[in-house]
Amino acid sequence: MKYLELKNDKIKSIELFDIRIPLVHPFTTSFGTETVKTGVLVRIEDSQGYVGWGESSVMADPGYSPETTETVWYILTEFLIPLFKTQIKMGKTNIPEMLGEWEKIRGHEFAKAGLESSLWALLSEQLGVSLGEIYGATKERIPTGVSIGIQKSLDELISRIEMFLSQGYKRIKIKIRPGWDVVPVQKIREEFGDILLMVDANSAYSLSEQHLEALKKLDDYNLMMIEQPLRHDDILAHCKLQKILNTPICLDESIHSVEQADLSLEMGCCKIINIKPGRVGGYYNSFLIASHNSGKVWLGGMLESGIGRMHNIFIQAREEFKIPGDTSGSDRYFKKDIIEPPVTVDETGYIEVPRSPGLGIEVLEDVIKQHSLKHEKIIF
Ligand code: OSB
Ligand code: MG
Repeated sequence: MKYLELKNDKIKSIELFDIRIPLVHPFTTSFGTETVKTGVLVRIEDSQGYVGWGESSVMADPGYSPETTETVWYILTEFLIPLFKTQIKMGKTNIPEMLGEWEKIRGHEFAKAGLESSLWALLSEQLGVSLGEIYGATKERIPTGVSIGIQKSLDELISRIEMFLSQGYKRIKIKIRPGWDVVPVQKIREEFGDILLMVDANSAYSLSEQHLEALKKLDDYNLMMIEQPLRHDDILAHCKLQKILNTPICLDESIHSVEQADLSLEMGCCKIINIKPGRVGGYYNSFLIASHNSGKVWLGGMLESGIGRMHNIFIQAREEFKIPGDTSGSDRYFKKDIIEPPVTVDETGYIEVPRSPGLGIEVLEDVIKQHSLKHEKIIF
């Protein structure tokens, strides 16, 4: 990344929005069912009126990550924004340097990603360049896929996959859990042949004999990867499992830092990392993980609103991202997104990367306000 310094460090205000947007279809994983998209949006404005939007795409309960919308709000208002305010008062402009000092606040990666992403967006507006230019995007369009939750029946699963394939999505990920794994995968192979297929267990398995038997059977279906089969913080167990399976293991929940990503790949605990900027503390850390591990990373999703979705599109337009990600079109999640135009996937499974300045879209502030549970403005 070549632009690292805010051009104007006179910050006027930061606004936070706790958003709740109904999903068009419930999303069921091994840890629960989501019917509403949650998260905290960050709007930063400088003295010249330039505005940067960021998103912390965190869930309302700690089923996926220890963080929640409430902890993100608390850490932002009580610790991160006050620390950032002192950095601004001291005249700091270098974003990675500021991020380094945020390490005084341990963990809370989703909270950090919310504020951090607003700074990159602000910088792109101040410089009048695309956020893609800030993030080092080189691709004009990105290949992408869709993550399909656990369904009530096999028939429903098959018809959902049929629908997404007909819309152009080329890579299908299905959520699995014990009892919903080998049979759905076998059925998908029967129905759709050799499509790009992968599974995500969200930590629902252990190394017990029964679970191992199911995981070993999955090895026969030429899956692109098995995402986070085992306990959220048990990297060693994944090392043991990767030695048994031919299918690449991809880590999601286990990875919260650049160091954990590098370690897991280097030690052979996985072959692929799902980079979620929220989970690793932001887009700069996502860039570092990608640049250390080119070709072994892809960009995951947290049901982002249009704002986080645009950030995600720009970062995965970097060349290190060679595997299609979980960034689907806006209509896969929402009746109306909070950006205009919404994100669309073409009939060949690609999303165009905008080139106009900033996020490349218009942010619909009144739609955001309609969907906000809480709103707070912090004056600098
Ligand atoms: O495990 O990748 C996951 C969504 C919420 C929480 C965890 C996960 C997911 C997804 C959806 O798989 C990806 C998306 O479409 O945004
Ligand atoms: Mg996952």
